[in-house]
Formats: sequence, structure tokens, C-alpha cells
Amino acid sequence: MSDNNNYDAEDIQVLKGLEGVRKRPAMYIGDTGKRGLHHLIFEVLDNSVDEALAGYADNIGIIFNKDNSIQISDNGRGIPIDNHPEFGKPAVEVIMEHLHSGGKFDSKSYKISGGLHGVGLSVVNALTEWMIVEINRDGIFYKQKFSRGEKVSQPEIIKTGDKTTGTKITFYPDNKIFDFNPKEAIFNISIIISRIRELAFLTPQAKFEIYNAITEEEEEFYYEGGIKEFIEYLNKDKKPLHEDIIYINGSSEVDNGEAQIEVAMQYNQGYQSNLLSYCNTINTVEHGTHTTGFKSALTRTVNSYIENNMQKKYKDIVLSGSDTLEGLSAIISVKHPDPQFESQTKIKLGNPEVRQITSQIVNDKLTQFLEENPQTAKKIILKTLNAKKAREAAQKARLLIRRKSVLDSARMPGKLADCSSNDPTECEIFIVEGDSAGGSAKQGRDRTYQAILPLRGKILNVEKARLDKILQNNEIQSIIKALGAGIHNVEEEEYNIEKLRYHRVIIFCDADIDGHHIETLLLTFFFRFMRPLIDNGYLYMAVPPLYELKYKKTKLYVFTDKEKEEKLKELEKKYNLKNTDSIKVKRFKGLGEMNPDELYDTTMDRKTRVLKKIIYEDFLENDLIFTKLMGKEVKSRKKFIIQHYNDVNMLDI
Ligand code: 0RA
Repeated sequence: MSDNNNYDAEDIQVLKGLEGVRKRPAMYIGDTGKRGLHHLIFEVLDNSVDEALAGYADNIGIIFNKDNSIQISDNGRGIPIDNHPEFGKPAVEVIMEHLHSGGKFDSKSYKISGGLHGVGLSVVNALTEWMIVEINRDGIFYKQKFSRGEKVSQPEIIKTGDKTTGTKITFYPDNKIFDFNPKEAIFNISIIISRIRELAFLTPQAKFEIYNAITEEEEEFYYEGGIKEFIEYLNKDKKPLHEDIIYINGSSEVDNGEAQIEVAMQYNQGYQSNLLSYCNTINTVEHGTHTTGFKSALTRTVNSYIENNMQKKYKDIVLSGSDTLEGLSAIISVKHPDPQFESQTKIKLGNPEVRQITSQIVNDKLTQFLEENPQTAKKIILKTLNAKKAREAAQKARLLIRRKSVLDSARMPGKLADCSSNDPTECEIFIVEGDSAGGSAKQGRDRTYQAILPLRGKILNVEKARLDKILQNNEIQSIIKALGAGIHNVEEEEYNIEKLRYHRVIIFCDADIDGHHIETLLLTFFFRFMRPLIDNGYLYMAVPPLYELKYKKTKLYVFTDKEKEEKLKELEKKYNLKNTDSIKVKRFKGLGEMNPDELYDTTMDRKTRVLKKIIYEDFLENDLIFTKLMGKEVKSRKKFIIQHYNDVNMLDI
């Protein structure tokens, strides 16, 4: 066979590879909805970030174009453009057109580390309607266009003699693959910006410049202080326990290179712990060996500090892991040449050697920090001792609750009007603000599958209370009991989603400020203690209508002022009216004022009601939002109340 034939054979293989990506995109990028679209951006971005982490780039640009295409550029080395000996074409074409296993290029000199999800640029290329690559390298400007995985032009090559280097990639997602309306914004820019901010904290080497051509807004993220600044950001609405942020770093040799460990931490006066861990800028949501190493070193160090430096009366105290975590915000960031992830989704770090390395570094450097900063050390020790006391109190409270069988689904709270069906998939529970609305809902409901739990007044703010108080709160106890699946985020407690008694948990509050407040208190509770409920898509909010429009026999419910105007116009047209004066408009004031039938027809009837499904895309932002929300700052609380309506999906169910 001639060389030429060989090349053809390889080419066919290549096409098969990227065809596979187009046939089963979800296998490579998770899904073909918004998340998948975002994935394309993050994949390209991660290649630029790798250049910055390796010390070759210090500027990364992201442009959201008006036509919904995206441009990502960096001033790194530029993708190699020289002829690839094996394939007989420019290396950039090989990188764009060939599927590389795990994102690693076969030949060492062309190694691209796996990006966020390690699928590589070729996967992005395969899923785009078009992709333009521009490279400055070796004194040459190189530009080439690709479409759906293949080049559609020969490269344009201009000799510039320039020393500047870099890569610019512009692409537009393929509408044949992704579910989007090309006439609307197809990316959620705030989610992307939030990831870029996170990348900027983890990549202090680079400045990230964002330009949104639609709004003409510019934003820049550059954090020379790296994860130390990240902690400042996370704690900005929390009251710190000590001023100085503890920063620890170190490295150790591993196979194929060096592992670097960085930790930044600061205690605040709250009770939640907020631990974020990363490996090669990937947020390891399920943590792994780096976090295990950190936690064990933290407990060990604090315990030895007590033993070696505290007064006699403290010496016998032994803190447990959770005591040293209370009120702690910490970031653990590992850079590893050969990361192993335990799950498919790449969110749990598995490298066994990392546990020992992290634990050793944290142990040595934290001990040193505490010895050099006795004032801060004292504050931290007292905080952890208090946590131990509270834990013991909570344990007692929990035992008491168990005896009263609060967490036992056999005994339901007295206020609950349960439904008759036992099939959770068809059952729903309305958590209703106030007794009067609760009464109407009880009378109006379809009792075969709709249960009602009225709440009396405000529930406890779980952001500001300790566990023992939270578990003793009546309203919270009723919710836990009625749902039957327990709580998580509490030692020894498992959330048991199989035991959940309703697959629609519907928060049902008035559309006024008080109602929104209760709504947010409930959301905070669910976010902190029943997160699997949200993860599984079981949490909803009812949307009572604002107005009823009536003309002769036609009756309509509308949910916004804008909708009211639209519907009035429609009715006017339909009935050939001179104006809209003869259409009766009734404004609903609150749930409590609706009679049972009205309440059912407008808000509870599966055929006509509107529910909002509660989702969250971004843990980091949510954590910040909830902290802010339930802290003292009323201004930001109001802001969230408005904002979060944009974050929930409107579903007609
Ligand atoms: C392969 C090899 C080298 C760099 C890159 C790829 C590279 C890829 C991207 C994607 C976006 N920006 C990028 N910058 C660089 C290194 C080749 C060398 O040794 O010079």
C-alpha cells in the first residue's frame, strides 16, 4: 500500500471517531441541553487555562458575540501548526479532527492535558456548526475553518515575522445536536462567568477578560492572591473569627512529575462548614483523597496543639473531625500530573498517594502557623471546643427526638392532612404558609394524592442556628416527619430518598414580602438539610395567579402584569369589544383570601396550575446566596428574592 492509501485508511478511522461523538454526544459532554452547551465553552477554556498554569500564557479572553458564537483566546504558545509526521498534516488539524482517548494526545510532545472533562478540542469541533481556529506561532499567522468535526478550508497562512504567540478559537454550536432556539440567548452567561471567576482564583497566573457584545459589558477577573482571595470572596458576608487567612502550600514528587498542594482557610463565626476541593481546576464535588488528607491533618494538628500548649484542664479533651470543621471555609487545590478520578463524572479524586502528601504538608505547616500565631490559635481552639459541646448537646437532642419518634415516619404530625394514596410518585405535599390558607387548601384539595401541611408563622433560620436548635424547632420537625426521608448534613444521619413520601414537595406561600421571606427560609432549609430533594427534582414552588379576568363565560387566571395586558388585548379582539372596560379584573390579595374552590382551580389543579421547579446549577453561587440571604443584609435578601425567579424553570404541569 502506498503512503497515500494509509492516510486514507486513517482518515476513515478518524471520521468514525467523530461520527461517534455526533451520534452519542451525551457520552462525551453529559447532555445536549444548556449544560452541554456550557461544556463546549469550558472545554476550550481549559486548554487556555492549561497554557497559563504551565506558565506560557497570562491573558485569556472570552467574547460572547451577538450571533451567539463564542470566542476564546490566549497568549500562550499557540497550537502547534507544523506537519505532524504520523498523519502528514498540520498538528492543529490532527488535534481538531482526531478523537483522543481521555483528552491525551498520543505523542508526548503534543500532549494536551484533559480539560475539565478531558474530552479535548476535537469533541467540541465535532459538535459545532462552525469553528475557526487562529494561531500565532513561529512567526506565522494561521487561520482555518472547521465544521462538524472536519476542516472546510485549507489553512490561510501569513508570514508575519511576529514574536507574539497565541490561540484564538471561535465557534457556534450545532443546532442539529443541541436543543436551542437560535433566536434567543443560548448560553447562561452568568453561569459561565461564575466558572471563569472560579478559574481565575485557581489560576493566579492569568488575567481573564470577558466581553459581552450583546450588553456591551466588560468584566475582568485577575486574582494574584489565588485561593487566598477565593476565601476572602467566600467569606465576604460572613463574620470572620480571625483576620488572617491561613495559607499553606507544598509539593512532593510523584510518578510523572510533581504534585502541588495548596490550602487556604479561615474560620467564621457561623456553624456551617464550607469546604471546596479542586484537582487541576476541576471542582471535586465528591472530594476524595486530598480532602481526606486535609481533614485528618486538621483534627490531628488541633488536638496536638491542645495537648502541647493549653492549660491542664483542656488536655484530656479529644476533638472529633466535625468539631474542627464548624464555621470553617477552606479550599484545597491540588495540581497533579496524572490525576485519577473515581467516578465517571470526575468529581472524586482517587490518587492514594495524595492523602499522605496533603496530610503531611498540612500537618507540618498548620502546626507551624498555630505556634507562630498564638492569638489566632486560641480563637480557633475555643471555637472547636464549643463545637464539641454543641455536638454533644445535639446528640442528646437527637436521642430525645428519636424517642419521640420525630424522624420515624409512622407517626405523622398532627397538622398534616395526608392524602390517601401511598404511591410517592403520584403524591404531592403542599407546605402552606398560615392556618387560614392551610384550611382552604385542605378543603379544596384532591385528597387522593394531595397532602397539606400548614406552617404556623416563620420557620427557623437555619443559617443562624445550631443543629440542636434546628432539630427542636416544631415547624422543621413537622416537615422532616411528613416527608419521611430524614435529613442529611448531620452526623450519622442519612438522607433516604427511597423513603420520601411525596415526589412533589410544593412550597406554597403568598406573593408578598412576608411570603417570600418564608419561601427563602424554607429554600435555605431544603438546600442545607435535604439537598437530595432538589437534586432529584422533587422540590417546587406554587405560583398563585395575580389576577382573574372574566368576560361572560370566559374565565382566565394570569400570573404577571404583562400577561394581564396581553390577555386583555386578546379578549378584546376575540369578542370584538370597543375597549377592555367590560372585562372584569379581580386582583387576588393573598392565599388566605381565596375560597377553597378558587385556591384549587387557580393553584392546585394539575390541569391548569403553574409550578416552578427549584433547580441549582452552581453550588458556589448558591452557598454565597444563602449565606448572604440569611445573614443580616436585608438589601441582598430582597435582591435574591427577585433574582431567583429567573433561576427557576417555569414548568406547566
Ligand atoms: C498542544 C501542544 C502545545 C500547545 C497546545 C496544544 C495548545 C493548545 C491550546 C488550545 C487553546 N490554547 C492552546 N494553547 C496551546 C505545546 C506545543 C509546544 O511545545 O510549543
